[in-house]
Amino acid sequence: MDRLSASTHLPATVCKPRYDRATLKPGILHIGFGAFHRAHQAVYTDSALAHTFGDWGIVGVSLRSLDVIRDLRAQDHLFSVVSRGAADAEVRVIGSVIGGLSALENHETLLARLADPAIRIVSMTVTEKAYGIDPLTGGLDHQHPAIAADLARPEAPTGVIGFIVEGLARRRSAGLKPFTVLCCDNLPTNGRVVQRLVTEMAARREPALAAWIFQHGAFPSTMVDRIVPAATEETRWRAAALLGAEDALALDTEAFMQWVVEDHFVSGRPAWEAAGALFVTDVEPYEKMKLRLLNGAHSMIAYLGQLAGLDYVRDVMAVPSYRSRVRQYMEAAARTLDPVPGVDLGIYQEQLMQRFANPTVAHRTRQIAMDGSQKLPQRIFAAAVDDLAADREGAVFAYATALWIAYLLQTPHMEDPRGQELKAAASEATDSGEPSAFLAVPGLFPKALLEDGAWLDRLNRELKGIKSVNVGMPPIRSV
Ligand code: CS2
Repeated sequence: MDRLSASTHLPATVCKPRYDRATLKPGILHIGFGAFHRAHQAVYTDSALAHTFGDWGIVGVSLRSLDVIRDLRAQDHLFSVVSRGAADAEVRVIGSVIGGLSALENHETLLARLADPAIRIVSMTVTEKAYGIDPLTGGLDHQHPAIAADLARPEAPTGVIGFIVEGLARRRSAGLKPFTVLCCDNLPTNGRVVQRLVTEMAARREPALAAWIFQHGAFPSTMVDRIVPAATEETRWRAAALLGAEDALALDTEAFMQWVVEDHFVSGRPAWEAAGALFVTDVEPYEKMKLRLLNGAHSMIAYLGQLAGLDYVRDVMAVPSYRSRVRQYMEAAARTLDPVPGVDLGIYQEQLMQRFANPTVAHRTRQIAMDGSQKLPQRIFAAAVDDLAADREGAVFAYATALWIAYLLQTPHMEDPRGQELKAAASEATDSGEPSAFLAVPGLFPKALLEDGAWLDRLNRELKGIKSVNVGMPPIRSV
C-alpha cells in the first residue's frame, strides 16, 4: 500500500482540505508536533482556512524527535484524523500543516523561522513538564535541564522557553514585531504562566529585551479540549483501511472538541471562530472548569484503573461503583467553581461522563497516570484548597490524592519528572505506612492542605482503606 501523499486518490468518504494547499503560506509555528496538536489546533486551522483562506499555514516543530517530522515530510505534510462517536466515525485528511522542522536536525532553520516576519503566531503543546516551572515560585526552575542549558547558552536554545526567547530577541534586533505566543497546554492561566517564564529568561539576558516583550508581546491564555489517545499499530492499520493509503501519523480521537481563547493577538490570527473556537476576554473560568472537572476526574480514573488493573478509561467507567465515584468527584469539584459564562455545569458533567465512557475511544489509564506531580496541583489540590476554604471537607479530593499515593507505592517505574523524589518518598512511606513523606516533597502540596490536620487525617484514612481493599474491586481486563 502507498504512503499518504498529495497525489493519493482518497475515497469519497474521506473529508479533504477545501482550499488550495499549493498557495497556502506559513503563518504559525507550532512547537510540540504531537497527536494532540494534530487532532485539535491543526483541525481548527484546517476548518478556518476552508472558511476564510489566508496565510496561516502551520509549520510543525518537534524539539526532541526526528521521526515525526520525517514522517510528516514523507506524506507531503498530510495526515488523517479519525473522530469516533458512539455510532459512527468521520475520517478527515488535514491540510493546514505545510512544513516540518526538528530541532535535532534543523536547529538554525528553526531559529531563522522564529525570526521570519511571516510567522505571526508561535503556539505550543509540549506538556506541563517541558516548561520548567518552579513549583515554589511559579517562575523559572533553574534546576530544569532545558532552563539551565538555555540560561547558560541563550543563542543555542534546547527548550521551549529558550527557543521563544531567542526567537523574540532576533525579531527585536531585526526591528520586527514579536509573534503572539499561544500556549495550548493544560496549565491554569497558561498564557500568563508562559509570559512570566519568557520575560524572566529574557531579563537574565537583557532587561530591555524583557521590557520590549512585556510591552509589545501577547500571550493569550487558552483552554483546549479533545481526548486523543496515543496512537497504536491498530490505529494506523484501521486508518489505512479507511484511506487506502498508509498514514504513519494517523490518530483516533473523539468527536467532541473545544477551544476557548483570549482574543489578544499581535498580528492577527486565523478565523478559528468559523471552526467553532470561542473567543473571550477571560479564559480563566473555562480553564478552571476543564482542569478540575475533566482533568481532575481523568487523573482519578487513571489511578483507579491502574490500581484495579483496568487498561482503559472506558473500562473504569463500566464499573458502577467507580462510575459513581467519578460522578461524586465531579459534583464536588463543580462546587469549587464560579459560574462559567454560557455553560451549564450539570450538562457539562453529563457530557464528560459520556465522553469518558465512549466505547470507541481506547484511552489508556497509563497515559493519563504519568507525570502526576505536574498535573495534580492544578487538577486536584487547587480544588481541595477551595473546598476547604468554603468550609467543606475536601473528602473526594483526599480520596483522589490517596489513589495517586497508592499508585506511586505500587509503581516503582513511575513516569514522572520528579520520579526520583517520589520513589524516595514511596520507600519511606512503605516503611512508615503513612503518606507524610509525600507531603514533604518540596512545592508539591499547597500550604493550605499541609496545614489542615483534619484533611491530612482523612487522606491517611483513605490511603489505608485503599491499600486494605485494593480499591474494592477485583481486577477486570479490557476485552
Ligand atoms: C489527560 C489529558 O493525559 C492527561 O492527563 O487528562 O490529556 C486530557 O485527555 C485532555 O486534556 C483532554 O482535553
